[in-house]
Order: sequence, then structure tokens, then C-alpha cells
Amino acid sequence: MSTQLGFLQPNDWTLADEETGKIVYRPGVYSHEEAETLFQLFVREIPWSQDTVRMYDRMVAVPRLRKSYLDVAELPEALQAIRARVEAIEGTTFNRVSLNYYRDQNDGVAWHSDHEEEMIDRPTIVLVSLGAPRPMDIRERANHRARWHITLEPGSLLTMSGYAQRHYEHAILKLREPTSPRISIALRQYAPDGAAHQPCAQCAGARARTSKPAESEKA
Ligand SMILES: O=C(O)CCC(=O)C(=O)O
Repeated sequence: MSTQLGFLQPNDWTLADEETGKIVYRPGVYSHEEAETLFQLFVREIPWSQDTVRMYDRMVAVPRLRKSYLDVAELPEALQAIRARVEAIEGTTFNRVSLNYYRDQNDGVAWHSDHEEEMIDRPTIVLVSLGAPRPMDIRERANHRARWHITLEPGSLLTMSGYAQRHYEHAILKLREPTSPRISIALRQYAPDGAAHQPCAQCAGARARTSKPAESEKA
């Protein structure tokens, strides 16, 4: 493991570290060999679902395959190991793990922020990347011109914490040029027993302004 627990490494990139939230990119947490082995394992062994979503009057396929583990006790061994490693790096725990499988350039996830009202106060969300490098775009909800474009390399972590979901949106946009498959593993901190923390008025306002799609509607 090349990342020391809780410390930033020379190649780590802090995109934001403000009251509005913190976003840190850590490349090389897993070596290329480790990342490739995990990628191949998950392609083969995760029971991927092709979900559909209603778009106006018809159902359309969500442009990626997905799998969610609502109970971390049910995680396969390799995902348990990833959870343990990320918990050691971040110095916190995660109780929900979900995976996205982007088969090619036609798969993606539209602009959104995660549902912070279903999570603990100021949750930490970590995205582990495997497979092909793939760009992620991040922008301020209040000013879409304030935007970053970052390539998520296999073996990297992207960590969003504090009020990041309230103030920023992210997307894996579909690409024009061909790209190989990628898997992301999202580790999240949901409120225990669905007992969400106090909903925030700002979140509702921000959602209305940006018409954020619900989890099942992200396309
Ligand atoms: O694939 C990624 O890195 C992003 C996934 C994501 O935004 C999500 O699952 O909400």
C-alpha cells in the first residue's frame, strides 16, 4: 500500500478544502497490478444489474451496470478488504458499498450530488477506481463555471467530505472517443436505521435549482 494512513502523499491533490466541503484525489493507493486483479475479479464475480428508469413515458436502461450492498456484512471478501483499507486511510467507517460498471464510452452518470440527507451529518464518500482511466467532472452547484476535470486512474481514491454534496456536483460524462471498461466502488456513510439527520433547507433549495436526479434516476 503506497498511501500512509490519514496523511496526504506528494501526488495527492486537494481540489477543495473549505467550509463548503473537502475533495481530495489520491492516485496510486492500489498498484496497477492490484487494481487490474480486482477489476478482473469484479467483472467476473459481481452480480451486476441492468436497471431501468422512467424517462417521461418510457423506461430506459440506466447507462451502466450497478450493484449495491446495503448490508456490509454481505460484502464479498475482496470488497471487505477494500472497505478495511479505505477505512484505515480515511480514519472513519463506511456502512454502504455500491459499484458502477461503465462498459464503454456510452456509459456514464449524469451531473448529481449524493443524497446527503440520507447520510450522517457531513458524510465522507470515497470512490475507488479500477479498470480504464476515466474523467470525472466536478462543479460548484451555485456556479457551474467553477469546474474541475480530473482523470480517475485505476487504483486511485477520490474522497468527498464535509458539505461537499451540498456545494458540489459530479458526473462521469459519456465520451465521444472509445474507452475501455471501468468500475468504481463507492463507500458511503448512511445514517443508522434510515434515521437521517435533520434535513437542511439549503439542500432542498439547491436540489430544486439544479434538478438533481434521484439515485434511481441518475442517467
Ligand atoms: O463512478 C464514479 O466514480 C462516480 C459514481 C457516482 O457518482 C455515484 O455512484 O453516485
